[in-house]
Amino acid sequence: MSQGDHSDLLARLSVWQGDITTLATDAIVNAANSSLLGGGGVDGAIHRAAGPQLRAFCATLGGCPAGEARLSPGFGLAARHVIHTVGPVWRGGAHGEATTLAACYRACFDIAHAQGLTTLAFPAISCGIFGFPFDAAATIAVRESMSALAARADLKVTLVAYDAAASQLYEQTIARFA
Ligand code: AR6
Repeated sequence: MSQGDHSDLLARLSVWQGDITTLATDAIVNAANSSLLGGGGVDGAIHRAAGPQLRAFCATLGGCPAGEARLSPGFGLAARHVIHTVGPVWRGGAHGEATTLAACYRACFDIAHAQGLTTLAFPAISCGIFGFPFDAAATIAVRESMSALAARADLKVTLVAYDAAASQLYEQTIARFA
């Protein structure tokens, strides 16, 4: 890949700090659990902001295994769609957690591609209740985003950091890929 191509990818990858439920992207990604029926963390925030229609829709999906993703409308959200993915629970790192987390990002990008969704925002999947170490997860998030951006010239990706420390770590991780 030439230098010019690489800087184009970086121009389409951004870090934004705040509440993902406020973003008016084509889709926001939800860090769900395998029931898809809601929970705490970002999942709870997305369901509250979307309203009860989201849970009713998700109840028709029949759940989702870790490493896969499912699409729903955004209902009351500013985003048009939600891509629900189920990250791995961190169990020390020797149980395929990194592979499963990478599969989550790829599954979300595959759905976005199939549906023609071009602006996507991701929370730090698995980095809260599921306990995945943030620095390792950030490397996976940036690596998978860069390869999706390389595959699609119309794609734009926002990595959403909930606090300043996460934002700084994402920026540092992106700088390592630059
Ligand atoms: N906007 C952006 N990021 C957020 C928000 C928000 N509104 N709220 C939290 N985060 P978590 P997980 C960050 O725990 O680890 C649920 O109960 C948070 O700081 O939401 O994948 C599900 O139902 C962290 O960096 O998701 C599952 O059972 C990141 O989002 C389980 O939690 C992910 O934290 C999934 O756990």
